[in-house]
Amino acid sequence: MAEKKFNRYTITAALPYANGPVHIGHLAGVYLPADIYVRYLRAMGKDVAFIGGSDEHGVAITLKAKKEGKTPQQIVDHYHELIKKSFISFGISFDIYSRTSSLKHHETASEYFHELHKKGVFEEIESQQFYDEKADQFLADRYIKGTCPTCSYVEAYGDQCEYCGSTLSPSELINPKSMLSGDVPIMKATKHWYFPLNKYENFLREYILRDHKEWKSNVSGQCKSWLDGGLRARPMTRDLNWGIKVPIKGAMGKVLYVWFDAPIGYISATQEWATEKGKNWEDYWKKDDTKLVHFIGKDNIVFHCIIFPSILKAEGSYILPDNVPANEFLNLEGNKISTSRNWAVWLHQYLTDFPDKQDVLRYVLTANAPETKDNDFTWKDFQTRNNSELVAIYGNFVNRAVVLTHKFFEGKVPEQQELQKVDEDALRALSFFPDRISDALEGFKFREALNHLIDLARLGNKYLAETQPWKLIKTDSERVATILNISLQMATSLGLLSKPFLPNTYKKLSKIFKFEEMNWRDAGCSDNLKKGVLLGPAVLLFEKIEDNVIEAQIKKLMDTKEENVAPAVKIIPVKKEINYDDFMKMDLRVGEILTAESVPKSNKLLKFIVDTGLDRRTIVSGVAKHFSPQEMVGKKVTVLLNLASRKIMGITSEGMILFAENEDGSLKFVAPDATAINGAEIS
Ligand code: B3M
Ligand code: ZN
Repeated sequence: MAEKKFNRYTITAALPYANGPVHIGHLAGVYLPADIYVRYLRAMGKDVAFIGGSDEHGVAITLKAKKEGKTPQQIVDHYHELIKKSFISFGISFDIYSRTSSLKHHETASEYFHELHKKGVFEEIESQQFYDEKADQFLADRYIKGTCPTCSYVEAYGDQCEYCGSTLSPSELINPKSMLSGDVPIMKATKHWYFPLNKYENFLREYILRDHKEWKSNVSGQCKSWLDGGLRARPMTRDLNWGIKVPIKGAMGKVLYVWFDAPIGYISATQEWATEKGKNWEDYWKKDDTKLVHFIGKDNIVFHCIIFPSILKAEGSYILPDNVPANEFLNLEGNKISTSRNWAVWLHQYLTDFPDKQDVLRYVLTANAPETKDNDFTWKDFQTRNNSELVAIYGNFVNRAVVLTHKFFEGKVPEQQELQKVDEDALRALSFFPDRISDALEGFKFREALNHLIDLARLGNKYLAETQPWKLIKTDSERVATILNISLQMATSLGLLSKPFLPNTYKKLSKIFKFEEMNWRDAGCSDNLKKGVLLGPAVLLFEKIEDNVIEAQIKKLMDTKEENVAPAVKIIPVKKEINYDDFMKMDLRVGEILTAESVPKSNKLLKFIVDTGLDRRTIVSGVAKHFSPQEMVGKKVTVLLNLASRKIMGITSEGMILFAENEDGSLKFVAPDATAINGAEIS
């Protein structure tokens, strides 16, 4: 297919739930790539609408309100402001940041639903749902807790076990309980309006698998497995008292499903923005030459690639998402980021701890973005990237070029004289950068794009190291003029091309080099900076981050970890019941390891002589990967004495030493108190 030409761009970033502040995972996964893309498009002179807002409906909000003893409205008012402020501080350059509790959105979503209803799109289906009699309310899946059938975790939610990650339905929970009253819920019939997703399978296969082969493989892969798994009709209404009222007869006490209204939030926010700016919103949603791109995290793929496009298709007059470059997840210091366990770096806190260092975080999160797989954020990596890339490469290059010009030419851009090969090579290399970065950005490869950018600074450093103008100044000032002119051209290009990634740094450089808005492609030219221009003073672009600063951040996280003693062992389902006699059949005793040695030709086995109080016997055990023989000697242990003897690698083993296995697979002694006497019975 010939590449399509687009005259307009509608770029959306997932609407975060307004039930908590935003953290680095949000920024890395969604908002930074979206912002970089948008800033790039604007630099290319494109017509862009960058749409965002808070998602203020759904159970995520009502649960938080209940937990804090507040109304849902109070919760969303608070977090909407906090989130919006964080985004502004990090330079996420939305054209509008709206919210789904707005009147405009209620009207738009309501009309949309009504329209589909009129067209006969929905199927009305009655089904049995969990109901809390005491609270007189139907229960959303998240309002039911019980024991996970997979891992026996007792606090699993009706839709998901947060411990083992299984997706559940409330009817699968063992001992389900309502979170409203604590009672066991009953089943009660209720009617809902279902969207027949199953009817859209062919459309979706063509749209995704045939027409959009360019989508990221993590996205199309997930879509394909949804499609292959078979699509079912999904209810688009809920029994809940917070949300957008279902605008039809017979739907009292029901609201639109949050995943029905939230993506329509993109449309209503566009309408709001268009009205403010005197534009026509329909251009951005209904014209074929508009490119619609949704930036989201991987947990939102099904909603944006399967459900929302089908809902748009059902209405009929909208364009479809042209791409959905979803990212994977960012972890933090080896653990999943978790709002409820406070395992996160919150953006508003980062700003307090690192004022004016937004670009550093933008840089690190982009360099390490979870584009194709989950990635880990560590404070050490943050420090390294700051110190050895931003300071040592980027800042160092710009600083040298500017400082030398001030020193040798009173800050005025000197004139290029005759070029040598090294200069021509440098300028030729420079000319490729705008296209190279463009290509990466247009393919949603943000890490690669940023790599190219830092390579440009590397090129500058290499050029200075090769030409060494500071040595030539006494003998050949014309040559120095040429070298510095070229260095300054490179630094200017670096500044211009930094605009999408590092907006604050871009601003600082624009003051030094006095550049104006400029077409992206011109950033590869060798004469952007005219001779004689008086440079602004050199300013500190990036500064070294010391170890103690990083250690303080790590300590903060470790303190959180202690506060939240997360379940340390995997909860293994309880084994089948036994009676007392079964238990009494085991002869468990206190023992002591007298000698320990490895078993020849085995890297798993250790051979022990154990004092059981009754005798000294040989026990062979598969623990060589966990302990050295030396550390075992003298240990008090729990021994099962009456286990039938077995021959293991030619050695007769008489009994078993007991160990506990931690979640990470490491073994620990089940050690009796040191004062327990060998041979004492354990019961
Ligand atoms: N609020 C889910 C989330 O924050 C949801 C995204 C809505 S995008 C229309 O992960
Ligand atoms: Zn589980």
